Amino acid sequence: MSKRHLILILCLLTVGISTLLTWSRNTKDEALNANEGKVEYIIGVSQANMREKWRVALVEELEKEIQGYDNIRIITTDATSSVEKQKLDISHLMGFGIDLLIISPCDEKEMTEKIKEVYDSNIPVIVMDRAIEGFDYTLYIGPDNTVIGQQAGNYIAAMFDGKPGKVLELQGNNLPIQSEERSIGFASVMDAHPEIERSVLKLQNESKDSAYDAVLAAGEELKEVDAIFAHSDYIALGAYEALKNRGLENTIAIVGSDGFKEEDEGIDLVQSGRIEATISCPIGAREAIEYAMDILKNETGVPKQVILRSYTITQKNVENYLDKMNATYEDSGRKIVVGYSQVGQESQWRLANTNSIQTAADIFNIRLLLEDANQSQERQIEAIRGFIREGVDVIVVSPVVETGWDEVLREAKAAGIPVVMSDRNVTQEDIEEDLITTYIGADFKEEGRRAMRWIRDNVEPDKKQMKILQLQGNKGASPTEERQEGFEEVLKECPEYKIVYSDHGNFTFEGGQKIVREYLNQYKWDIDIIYAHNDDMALGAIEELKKHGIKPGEDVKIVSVDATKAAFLAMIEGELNCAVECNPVFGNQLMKAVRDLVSGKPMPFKIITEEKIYDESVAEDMIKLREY
Ligand code: GYE
Repeated sequence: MSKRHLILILCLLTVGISTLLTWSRNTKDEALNANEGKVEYIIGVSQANMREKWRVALVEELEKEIQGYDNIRIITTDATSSVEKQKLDISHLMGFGIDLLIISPCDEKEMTEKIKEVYDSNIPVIVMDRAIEGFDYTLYIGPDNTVIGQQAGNYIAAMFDGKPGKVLELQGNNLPIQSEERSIGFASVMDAHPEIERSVLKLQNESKDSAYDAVLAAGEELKEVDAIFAHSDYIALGAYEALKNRGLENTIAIVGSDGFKEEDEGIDLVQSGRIEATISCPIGAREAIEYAMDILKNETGVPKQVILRSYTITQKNVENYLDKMNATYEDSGRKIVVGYSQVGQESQWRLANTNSIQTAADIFNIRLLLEDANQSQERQIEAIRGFIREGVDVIVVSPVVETGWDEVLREAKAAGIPVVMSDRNVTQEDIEEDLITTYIGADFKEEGRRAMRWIRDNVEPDKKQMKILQLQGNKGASPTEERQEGFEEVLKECPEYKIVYSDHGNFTFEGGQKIVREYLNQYKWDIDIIYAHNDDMALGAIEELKKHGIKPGEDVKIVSVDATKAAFLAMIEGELNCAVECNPVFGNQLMKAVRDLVSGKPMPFKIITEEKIYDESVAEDMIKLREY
């Protein structure tokens, strides 16, 4: 019998045995009845393999988490790294009648279609660890591997402290997406430090041995190397042992990533002084089960993505890190006090957002000190200082613009008051300085992409170049910058369209009116499409166009962001053509995050809200379902 046949038979045997082991019960009813009827929900867990440490840890932690819930059971399948088997496993789980699927995909691209099939069959899907393409899933929970690379870069740059040096980056190959993103993040920091020379060594795979062999063979060039960034702690261990073999273990600092706790894993390597630091790659099992319960109970405002926070674990802070991760969470029982600095009342979206936050504070029995800044950063900064003096438990800010917050955020940090960014965000530098605890809001770039994709797919060019007028939000506000960036990312592939005029309307009705009026004062109307960063500016533009006998929605196509009820009414009137959703109703998720924060739970890096896109064709049906 040929080797190939033998391998095929072994694979089939593995598939058969693992499938049999998994299907100990034939029907969902038997599984439910086997638990004295307490079980309400069956959650299927499709794991790519049970070989990689991270994946084994995910299943173990999921099983540990559900011990706290007597109304759910999980059924786990092991795809043994085979895409075909993972598809089969999912079909079996669907046939079993699971209520929700948690999946860590073998391959993001190959599994996208199968996951969409489950999602379209109205079985909620939580994708973990590796984000699939598109948005055909309920919730994604995982780390940001680019940030992991940035954190490693920042640690090494701080170690060099401006002095010249050389760093060797050891890249694994098995996990192309993660490794590629970690490298992109690491390179982005190294590029900002020209004094540090970076060289990259691609390994055969993620194993310790491949790192050992590669570093051992590195020979003379190792002599100039001052630090190594290893894309996993296995690679870090292999590098350490090779350096030790060459007597260089005390001259070259190693930074790893993943941060598991077992012997010879990241934490152990840091505690034993074998590596300088490791960047944790969080698992998210607790978040997965908590959100699974929200989804199964049809809670509103469940986010679309939860990006988990990675920690830089060093020989200095490793014990604190472990205390934080092992801390038991107890609800303080006392009334939490939140200071909220809100942008203002500039738009329908803002009013809905404020209302959602106030309502949620009542539901969660949280005392909310809400300050409205009327779009003034100075007033927001004053409000934050007032919250610090008040000694609130948590400060929440919707920053009118991205920059200018570092000083007051440092004051809050010094006062030991965590700060959550809501709706809008601050600069990358403030985030990297750990001045904020978490961000909850939308993916503004994706909103911009969706707006231009809709134009590309629905506004047929009837001339050489279609002229776009852009109504921008506040200059320097994250939604303004990112909605434009996302829009232009798609626009650059569509040469038949061009933005010929942009101006800032500050998200207000009057702002939209003013821009159209000023354009008409300067030029004869020749605009084919208006792209408005929010509905209020779009509605102001519509008002002004009509005054000049120009038919909005017909003579000029209009695409807006927010998707408030007013936008749906304008679409029903045929005056607006498309509304990209930006969901303001996330008060419950915000207050849940605040409660978790105060109870000591590690917070996600980002919580991204769920949003869709609507056009005239669905406006009539959808308006009655709109929450805001
Ligand atoms: O689009 C607009 C509001 O920050 C996402 O601000 C929010 C934006 C929203 O005024 O209507």
